[in-house]
Amino acid sequence: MMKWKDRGTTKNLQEVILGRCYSYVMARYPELGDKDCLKIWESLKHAFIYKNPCNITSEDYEPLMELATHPIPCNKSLLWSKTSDVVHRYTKSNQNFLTLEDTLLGYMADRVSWCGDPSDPGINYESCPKRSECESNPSSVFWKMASKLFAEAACGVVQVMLNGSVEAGAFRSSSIFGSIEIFNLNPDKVSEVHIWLMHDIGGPQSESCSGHSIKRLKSILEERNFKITCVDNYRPVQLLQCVHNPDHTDCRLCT
Ligand code: C8R
Repeated sequence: MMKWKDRGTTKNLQEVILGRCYSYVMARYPELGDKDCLKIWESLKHAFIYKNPCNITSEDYEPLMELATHPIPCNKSLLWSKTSDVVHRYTKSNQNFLTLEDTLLGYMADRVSWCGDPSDPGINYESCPKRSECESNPSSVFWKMASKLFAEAACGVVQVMLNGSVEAGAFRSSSIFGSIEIFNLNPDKVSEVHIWLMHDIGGPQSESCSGHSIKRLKSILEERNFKITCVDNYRPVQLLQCVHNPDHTDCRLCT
């Protein structure tokens, strides 16, 4: 087995993926009833098993993406960068919005790790390559491809939740959001992009809607013919952050 720097394949990967697939398809969205979870698991397995984990391509995932894809209603897509905690708490409490993790593909793969190895049994449970070790690893290729398809599918108004406490800037062109998603939104289907710029409760407000990186994001999106708005600390999301920080001054009623 090759040795890498990231954690290895999640134990009981098959059961985790199958269990999540069934619970998504049967309990959460029974209207997707025709999804074949066994086939979906097989196609994920075949994308990486026995392969060198630095040589994964989007073609490897094509059958999986094909089998797991389903429609996403207009005006519901919510993109994010560096806000994964609060954004997912938000979509749990507000059924009007869907992140990639609220689709079947993202739901199955969230916080799970997987990679292969040419030697038996074809799966490496000890370690997997980090992005810094090789770009074309199973998880990076998966998230890039899933994010591209998710952005392409968006229509109507698209929401974006960014983190104004990140020192390097809320909008980073090296992120998946900044390098893949914004360039795969379709101007013929998407009319507006609404940015919610959240800062961590108790954290620094390194950037607001008038900040440099947001200006860059706006100009990229405007050039692509989208209408842009930006709101600092969108209240419905901030209230959710405050649930975890009820005594903080930012969370008092009269601030
Ligand atoms: N997206 C990308 N990466 C995702 C993801 C997801 O939905 N879900 C998980 N768990 N990950 P970041 P970003 C993992 O730097 O790069 C989509 C991957 O390992 O905070 O801008 C989603 O639609 C990935 O390397 O954000 C969202 O809009 C890190 O988490 C953007 O792309 C990415 O974390 C977010 O990608």
